[in-house]
Amino acid sequence: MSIETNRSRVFRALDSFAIEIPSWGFANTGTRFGKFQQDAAATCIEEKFADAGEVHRLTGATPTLALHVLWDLPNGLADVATIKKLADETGVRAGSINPNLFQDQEYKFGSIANPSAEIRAKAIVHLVDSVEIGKALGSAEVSLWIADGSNYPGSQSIRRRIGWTQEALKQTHNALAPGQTMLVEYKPFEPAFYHTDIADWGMALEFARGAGPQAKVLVDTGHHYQSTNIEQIVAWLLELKALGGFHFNDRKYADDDLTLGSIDPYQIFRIFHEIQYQQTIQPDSALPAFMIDQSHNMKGKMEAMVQTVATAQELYAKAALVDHERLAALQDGCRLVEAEEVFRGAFWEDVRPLVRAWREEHGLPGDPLAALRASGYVEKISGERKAKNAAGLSSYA
Ligand code: RM4
Ligand code: MN
Ligand code: MN
Repeated sequence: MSIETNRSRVFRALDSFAIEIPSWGFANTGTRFGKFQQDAAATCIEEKFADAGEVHRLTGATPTLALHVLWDLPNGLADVATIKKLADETGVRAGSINPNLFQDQEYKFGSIANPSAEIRAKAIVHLVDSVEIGKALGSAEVSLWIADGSNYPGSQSIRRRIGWTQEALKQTHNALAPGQTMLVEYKPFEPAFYHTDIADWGMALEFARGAGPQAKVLVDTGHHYQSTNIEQIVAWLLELKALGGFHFNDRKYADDDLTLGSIDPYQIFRIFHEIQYQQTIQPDSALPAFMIDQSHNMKGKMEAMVQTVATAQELYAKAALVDHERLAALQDGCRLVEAEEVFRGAFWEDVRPLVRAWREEHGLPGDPLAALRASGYVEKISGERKAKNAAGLSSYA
């Protein structure tokens, strides 16, 4: 592969690579044992947008901000005007709308799969409200993570809860406008530790299919058991045209929400490879909605976000170096080691100079982390927000 070819491969990949950042990634978060306060953490939606705007200014790759309805639009549709204004001011659009069905007291025994018809109805109202918020903001995805499940065998009916979940997802799908996509996220455990109603990609896919054509599956790196072959799940969902979104993070043990690529960058490379292979065999297929879903409890919020975006770009660029035609020929010939070396070789290329060149060509700082440091932004917001952050840690985000 010539350096020129590498350059155009990387540039083409990065041109279409946009990654959404989550509003909650800028707020104080913690563990189930406590929340940690940072002077620079965002304390309100205005500050979350300001931070997102800064990340986008530095990286040019994060045009949208995911919003959590309960945390960011506590008054529902009434808050849409504020969000629109902030989007205009910061140049960052509202991204996926994330309903919150896991925090209210009523949801102790579940939301859309709660045995109480009244509570299920309340949860559906929130889902439909979230769809309406998405319409009002012109946002493309409504992203559902349903925390429902149970802690003890026999304490809940797995079977009846399937029907309740499906019904709620159908009703939510019915409310969608033509341009909206409903993403169904799965997770095997936590907060429930015996069974979770949407525990894996099979269940998510079945629910999405049952809900309707605008429902797709959302894969989150941290939502699998140890050693699950996530890229194979991604390949299957791509084959079935059912991969709607991807939440990026890394983990050592469970849903650790650590920085992307900090533990296993090769896994992210393998996932990106499947996604780019899809682009090669079907160039008109839409990319899944990429989002960072991390919780920066110890690292500075801004630094962690910029570091993550840069890492995502580097790994995406590496995956772009795989020569699919050559790889297919070697695979067909069962030339195992050569095939593996084409694949692995791309991973080991140092693409950082090319990613830097791409940034510079777009008028962006070549090293966004260094640019963040030099800008003094974190010091500035630390000064402005210190007192507010010290005053209290009210909600999770
Ligand atoms: C969940 C899941 C969701 C995210 C929440 C905060 O584990 O990953 O996508 O919205 O955490
Ligand atoms: Mn997630
Ligand atoms: Mn998660």
